[in-house]
Amino acid sequence: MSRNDEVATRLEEFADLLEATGVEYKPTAYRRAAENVRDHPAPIEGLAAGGEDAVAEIDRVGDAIAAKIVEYVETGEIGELTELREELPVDMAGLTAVEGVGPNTVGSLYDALGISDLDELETAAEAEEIREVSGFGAKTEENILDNIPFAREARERTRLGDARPVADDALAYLADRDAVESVEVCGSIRRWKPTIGDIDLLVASEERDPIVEAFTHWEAADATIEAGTGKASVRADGTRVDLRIVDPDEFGAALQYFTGSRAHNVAVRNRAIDRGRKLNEYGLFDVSDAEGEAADDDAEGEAADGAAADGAEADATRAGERIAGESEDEVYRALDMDPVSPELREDRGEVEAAAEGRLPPLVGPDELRGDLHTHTDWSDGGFSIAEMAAAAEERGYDYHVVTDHATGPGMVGGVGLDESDIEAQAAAVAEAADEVDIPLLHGIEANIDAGGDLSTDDETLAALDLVVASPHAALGQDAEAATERLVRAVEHPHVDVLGHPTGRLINERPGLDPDVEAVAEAASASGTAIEVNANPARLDADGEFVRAAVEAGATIAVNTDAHAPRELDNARYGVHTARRGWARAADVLNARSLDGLRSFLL
Ligand code: DGT
Ligand code: CA
Ligand code: CA
Ligand code: ZN
Repeated sequence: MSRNDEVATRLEEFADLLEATGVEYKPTAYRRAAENVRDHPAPIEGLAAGGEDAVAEIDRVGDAIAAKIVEYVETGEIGELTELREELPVDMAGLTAVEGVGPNTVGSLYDALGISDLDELETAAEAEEIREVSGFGAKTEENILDNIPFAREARERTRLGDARPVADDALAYLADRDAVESVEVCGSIRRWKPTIGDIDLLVASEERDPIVEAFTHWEAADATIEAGTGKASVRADGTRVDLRIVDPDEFGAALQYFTGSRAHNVAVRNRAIDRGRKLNEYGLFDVSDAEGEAADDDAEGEAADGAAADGAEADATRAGERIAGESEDEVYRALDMDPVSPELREDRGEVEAAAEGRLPPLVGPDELRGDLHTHTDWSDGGFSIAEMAAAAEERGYDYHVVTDHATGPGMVGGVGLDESDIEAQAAAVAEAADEVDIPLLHGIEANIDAGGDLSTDDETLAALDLVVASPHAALGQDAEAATERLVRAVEHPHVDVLGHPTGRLINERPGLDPDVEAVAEAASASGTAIEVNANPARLDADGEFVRAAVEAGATIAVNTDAHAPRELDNARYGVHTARRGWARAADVLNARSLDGLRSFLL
């Protein structure tokens, strides 16, 4: 977490606590300030060193907030915040993770019932105590109860976008240690799952203790959970990070084993067994000679049962003739199959496909040639058209598409562009195009209303180069209505890309739950691309949706939905999500040249 993030988080906590104690307006001011501090390009500690006036140069940061920021940077705390925390000792983040529970609700429930965390909230809701509190009713109480499990899981799992930078930092740090021969992430983070339980790291080295020592002294390690021989765990940025150290000649086998998923590993291990081999974290071994021995063991009967209860673990030895283990590819190849990309390892047919040599060549992180969904300061982005275009050019893109929000359902505070704004923006895009050396396309992000219609008129849409249409409101509708809505939207003659189809926000709200096959079929038939929104809070469509789209022959678009230049870097999360859905470059609209893109848009 950068210092800017840290300060912003404190300001947001302050805003929540103010709101919970019934203060009006001020919370909004603090949240706006927090957002601008987080996005500010200069490190906050540098500005704070220049005093309150320097800090107040940040947009939306007034003198009072600037004073608190300076106080925090200098002393490590904000006096008023500390007081508020004592006044209202609640797990604000945990409680507000429940959909429908805001800081206001937290304040009321603490005052009335003394509720301070999720468990107490659940107990009170089950005892039907909440409905008795003024301002609450039976329906609200039921909603709270329904939404607690989602919130609880959200509290346990970290978003990929929060964990991946921590893992990258650990990788770079460990790669720099002399004793480290190789280092890789494994587990769910290597499979690019949208949320991860913990970060797993694997090091190949002849040494153990110096690496454990270095790991526990990693700058980001806030606490050591465990430090043993050849393994250690620390907490970094609120997430557990597990490190294992193995001998270099066993690195590939260990990487395969600890990448998982468990279901994939079972399928691969069974393939090994079928071939008279044994696969475990130490390597792939030929045990065909040992068959008689194994039978003898079985014959020994009851006594051995306890120890051998988990067959897979019972065989976790180095016995047998070693066939492979140094590299992962070699392990897969020795099992007569192609190596399987980590994103595919979910036991969804990848083992059979690899055995038959029909795994698709997955789209690569460097194959994107432009972004089809980006925002500017014409709507809720923070940067001009020219600034965003320049950032796209700098990334090496061949083209760039501007798609600000159109006005409509879900757009609050006058953020969206109406028809005349869109016309005016066309001229501005043409002008900005002179400032960069890549072509700029003018598009819009239109809103799909609850019934599947768009809120921008057809004539305006027809004049644009590209139309992204996304749901932003009515995200709680039932599956059937959601399916009809999205099918109708993809069938709209002017819609080119279905943006973040479910509207989910990972760990915050589940979003729509459409029949993905039906939407994929409709998208394929009508020549509309389905977006993988690469914003790590979204990753929407997810891997399963992408898989359905690819199987239906629909086109995918991997877009960042960037509101700032640095958010273009989120593209990698989108690419790996598309890979989880078995997408090839040929399936991805913005992996095509400008000509290829244009012919799709015709
Ligand atoms: P997560 O952390 O909950 O997002 O999911 P993973 O997949 O990272 O799971 P984790 O961290 O518990 O373990 C990493 C991988 O290591 C897992 O995918 C499979 C493998 N693994 C770990 N422990 C065991 C075990 O006791 N038995 C088996 N078969 N596999 C294991
Ligand atoms: Ca893990
Ligand atoms: Ca783990
Ligand atoms: Zn959107």
